[in-house]
Amino acid sequence: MNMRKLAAGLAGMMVGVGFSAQALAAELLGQPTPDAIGLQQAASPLKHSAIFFHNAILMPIITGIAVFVAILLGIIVVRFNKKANPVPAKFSHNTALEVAWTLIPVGILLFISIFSFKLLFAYHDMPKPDLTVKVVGYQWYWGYSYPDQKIDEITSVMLNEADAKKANLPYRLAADTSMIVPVGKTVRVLVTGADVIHAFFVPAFGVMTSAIPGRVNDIWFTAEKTGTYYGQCVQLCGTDHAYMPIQVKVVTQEEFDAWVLTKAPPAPAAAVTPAATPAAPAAPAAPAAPAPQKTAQLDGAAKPVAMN
Ligand SMILES: [Cu+2]
Repeated sequence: MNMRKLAAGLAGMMVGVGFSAQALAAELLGQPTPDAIGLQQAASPLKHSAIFFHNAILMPIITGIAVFVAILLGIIVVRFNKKANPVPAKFSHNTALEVAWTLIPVGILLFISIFSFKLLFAYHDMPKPDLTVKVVGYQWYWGYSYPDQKIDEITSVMLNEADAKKANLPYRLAADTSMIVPVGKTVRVLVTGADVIHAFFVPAFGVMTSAIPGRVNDIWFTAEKTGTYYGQCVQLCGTDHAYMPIQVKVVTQEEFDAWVLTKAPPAPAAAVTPAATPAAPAAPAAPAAPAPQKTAQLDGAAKPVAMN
């Protein structure tokens, strides 16, 4: 019975390997492909490395070990059953064999660790970032802000089924607003949570980290192609956990700059913004204080407003 299970599992794995290789050609970029089995197509150097590690290092080793063990089991079942081998041997140790079955697995693990650590260090060693995006997980949506560009938090909520269908976008992946980043630039993502633990995961970039209240985690990616990339919260965070997708739009640097101008327009005239001043009796004093701060903040960005 065990043999049958093992054989079925093995056959399933072989079919899986075959399918994922076959599906590669037609795989969608930035979102899951229906009926596909392999990892999502890569759109960042880290993800390419992760796919190499999985497909070229781990899978052949796993497949080889599974086939080897299956063959050994087969030999034992056929040659050493009660009928074929009525008088079993009485010995219980074989030093050479025991040394071999200790050293060979150690060698395999060491071999894996070389590539594993290389990948781990690649994730850890962030190049000098060109852009920082702060991501906050909420029950149940995401907030994206750009501290260097002085863009306040943009909330991103999932599109409902009707709107997604109308726009021909994938339901439960599409959101009303995107995290926008320029192509080919190193993006540092600072991730935190506002209420419970969420997790920021964009498979095409090969990045995932937890969004923990009171703690800031950072990850990085460099998008290789413009387009829309989808991810999801991957930490059970409550009833609408499945309804807080991540939508990343990768655009050209020019498009990004234009977008930044629309989000953080240098408007020196609009200095008297209704700042959050809760019912203060000294009305004239309140707007006077934040006004110089506001203009000072926007001094550096004295460019014309580009709306698109
Ligand atoms: Cu969540």
